Amino acid sequence: MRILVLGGDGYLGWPTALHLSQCGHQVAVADNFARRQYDFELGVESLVPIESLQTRIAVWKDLTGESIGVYVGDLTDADFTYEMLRDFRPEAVVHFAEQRAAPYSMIDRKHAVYTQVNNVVGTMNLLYAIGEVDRDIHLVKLGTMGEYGTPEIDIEEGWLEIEHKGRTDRVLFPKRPGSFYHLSKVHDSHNIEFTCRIWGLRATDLNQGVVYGQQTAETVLDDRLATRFDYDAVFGTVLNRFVIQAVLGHPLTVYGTGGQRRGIIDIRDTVRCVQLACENPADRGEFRVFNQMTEAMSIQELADTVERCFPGAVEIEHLDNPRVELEEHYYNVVHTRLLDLGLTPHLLSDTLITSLFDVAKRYADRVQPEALRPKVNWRDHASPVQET
Ligand code: UPG
Repeated sequence: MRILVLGGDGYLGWPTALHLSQCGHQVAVADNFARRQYDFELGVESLVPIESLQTRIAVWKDLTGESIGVYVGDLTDADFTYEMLRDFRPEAVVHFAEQRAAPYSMIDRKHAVYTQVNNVVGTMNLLYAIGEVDRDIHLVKLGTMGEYGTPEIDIEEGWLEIEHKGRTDRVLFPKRPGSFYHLSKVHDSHNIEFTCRIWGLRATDLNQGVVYGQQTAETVLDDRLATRFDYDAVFGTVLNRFVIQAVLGHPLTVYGTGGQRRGIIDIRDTVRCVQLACENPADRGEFRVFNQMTEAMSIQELADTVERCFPGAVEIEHLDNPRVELEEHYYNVVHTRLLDLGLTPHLLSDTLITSLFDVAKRYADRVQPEALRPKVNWRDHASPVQET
């Protein structure tokens, strides 16, 4: 298949592009390098050094003989988006090209507005481009489990059968997200569902859990193929942060009681899920939702797992929660559709965590310890992290 990976220079977009290429697909990536720019803005860097996109692609070509095409541009530029689709003529578009950190979106008004404009307008331009260039293109969109929040009922895969006053209907599952970032993905989901219903587009919304890990079968082939490993309090995801904190002898920063439960997924399963979604497209007019997570754990359980696996002393610190979120709640998620398509999950294992310790130890001297402490507070309108 011809597959275009938007956001193909990022934490997950890059390993996904490699995996799809390895599977024999013709792949091109698009990126505006916004993720590298956030590093400059926040004064932090990926723990693992990453090469330029051009070098990564050249190394992949040397190792495998496979070419990956490149489009440099921004989805909020509609002309760029249309021209890219006309030029590459993809059968599937995988869309990672969004600002993806909840704390970044909660820094202040400017960052909240940027996040929503970037994400919602970029996706709108993409929908229009698909609508005009080729309505058969299958959109595989990265959503988030954070769209649902933590409702008192089981979380279904995107849709809910309801009975109301004796009548029944099938509606989009009610959303109650916890940040302006997560909200941006709710808005995207509505816009995408609308275009499936009105124009007959085909789309899969992958509501992904919190990703952990840094290596895939393809990225380990050469150091220069590595993907980023974020540990800072803005972009680092929780388990990856706990691993680095353990290695540095820094306390694991559990927010609040740690009773909050989240869906989680290994990076190796992320790339496989996207492959499965592309190879098994949604029907024309179908808005399909998969809950892309393999298990649910509380934050305290994640911290306890890291503590148990680490060969040394680990302290767990309960910070006042900088976010506004329930810390004790019901959480039961249906996530069977990717398993039905053939996913064999890598559940969180001691082996995986031990291998992450090795990555963290190798690059520990690159860590800026002050970047580990959370500075963005959900209750403030303007957090002290940014004065611009
Ligand atoms: N948390 C802590 N301590 C930390 C960091 C986080 O307790 O040091 C908690 C946090 O309060 C939250 C949970 O861990 O309850 C998850 O936080 P995090 O790992 O930052 O994930 P999200 O903010 O949910 O965002 C990540 C990705 C996002 C994706 C989402 C999927 O950044 O792009 O949509 O996971 O759920």
